[in-house]
Amino acid sequence: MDLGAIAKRSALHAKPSGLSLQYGTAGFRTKAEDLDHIMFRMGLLAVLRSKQTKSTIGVMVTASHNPEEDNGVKLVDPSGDMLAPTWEEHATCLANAEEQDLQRVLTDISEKEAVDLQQDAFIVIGRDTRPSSEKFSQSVIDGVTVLGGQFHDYGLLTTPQLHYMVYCRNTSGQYGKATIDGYYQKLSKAFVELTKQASCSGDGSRSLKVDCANGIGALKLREMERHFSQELSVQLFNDGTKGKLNHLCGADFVKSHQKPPQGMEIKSNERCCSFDGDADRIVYYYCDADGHFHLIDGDKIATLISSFLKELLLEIGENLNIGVVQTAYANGSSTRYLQEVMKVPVYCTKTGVKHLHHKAQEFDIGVYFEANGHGTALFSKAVEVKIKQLARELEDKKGKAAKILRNIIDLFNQVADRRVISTTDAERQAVTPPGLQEAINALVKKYKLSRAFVRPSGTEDVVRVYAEADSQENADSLAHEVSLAVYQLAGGIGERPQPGF
Ligand code: G16
Repeated sequence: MDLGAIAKRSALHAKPSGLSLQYGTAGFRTKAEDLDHIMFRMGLLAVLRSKQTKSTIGVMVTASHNPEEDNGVKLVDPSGDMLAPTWEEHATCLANAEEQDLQRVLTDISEKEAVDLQQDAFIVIGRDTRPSSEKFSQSVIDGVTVLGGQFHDYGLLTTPQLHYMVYCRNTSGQYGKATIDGYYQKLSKAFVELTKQASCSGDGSRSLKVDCANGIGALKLREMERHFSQELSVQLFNDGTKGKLNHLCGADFVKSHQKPPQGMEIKSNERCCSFDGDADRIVYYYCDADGHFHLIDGDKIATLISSFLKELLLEIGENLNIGVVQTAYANGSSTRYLQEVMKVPVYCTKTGVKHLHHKAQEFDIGVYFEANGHGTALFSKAVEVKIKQLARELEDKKGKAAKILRNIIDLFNQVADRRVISTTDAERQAVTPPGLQEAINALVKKYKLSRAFVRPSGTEDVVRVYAEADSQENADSLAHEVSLAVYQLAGGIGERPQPGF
């Protein structure tokens, strides 16, 4: 390590003194003006991680669902999944080191993790459409190059695309080609094959209205559209030409307000969906003939996917172990339905894709979704090989089911002051401040079929309040009462309550 060069370059990305940030639910997130030093330092850390794992590491510059003024950064590990927890701790240490301590912290991490500094390093970088993102990519590159790392800057990418690129490079192209076109080809081929095997209700045409949250999803879906040929026609809304990123639109808005985004008119029974700012969440919705709004959020998506997979497995006669992973935000009825009707085991983890992903890997087929629309289905390597073999060997109905499963595998990209509140039991119980959990318990008892919990957000400076009850009115009222309890006992700032239903 050329410590002199690092110090010189770091001075160009100086840390505002006294600023302390944490690697949270999905990396670092805060106001863009406080992030330049973090970007540079994450470039440094990515090089160390790449040298240690002898693999390509990804760096994504995005603050996803947060407002346009925020930004953020997260690292992607060799298999396209989230950074390992011990490295999250290193990231926090490096981010908060004062200038004079930076070299010592880098040396400490290298020693603790036995990083061979002579090893080559390769980093791939992607960014969302925020005004601050381009400059921040350059700061990441500055960090990468000062430690002698090589890099490829993909420029504008969705978060799932960056995860895909990392995995492709680390499997020497076996998972797919590490190019934007490779991504479109792999996914659209599986989609087109799948739609040929499935019947279509209505007039036989497949069309979808897509709210792109004024983010990167619009650019990328426009590029991908031509690969769908005639199988799907998409109409884009909130494509970034007029509105602000994530403002009055996007998956988070639709989910928490339970209504369509601004700028999209919905006729009855039209299929619609919303992405978030970096296009790694999706929620679907439609209005029925009476004008009622129906949301198909992560809970419902998980239920539909796992039911469909179970049917297909039954058809081909394979008894594989399927599990569904949710968080405390999952609506209680969805959990009950999965367990009691579908007979699928359901597990609850802390909020954050990284926690759900980890748990889902324990099954032959692990389906995980957060209610907010983050999720996927994971197939173990053995299951993938088996299904691909059955798709070649089986005929008739069984063969058709196996081929559908094979295409599903290819379609899913398989690759997560408020701190006075601390929680346990997958974030469903508050441990501190004292008295808060007791207060919540007492409030919950006042309503039928009710549940409530609070937790500090890992991406925004707010406390999240969740409540569900037998009616919308009661859920709103419970959420309000719990927010007041938080305010009184934690002195916290509650965000807009997210009533259950
Ligand atoms: C990120 C994480 C998600 C998490 C969400 C909210 O989403 O990837 O797993 O559900 O933040 O987290 P919190 O409640 O801690 O603020 P995104 O879409 O912003 O990357």
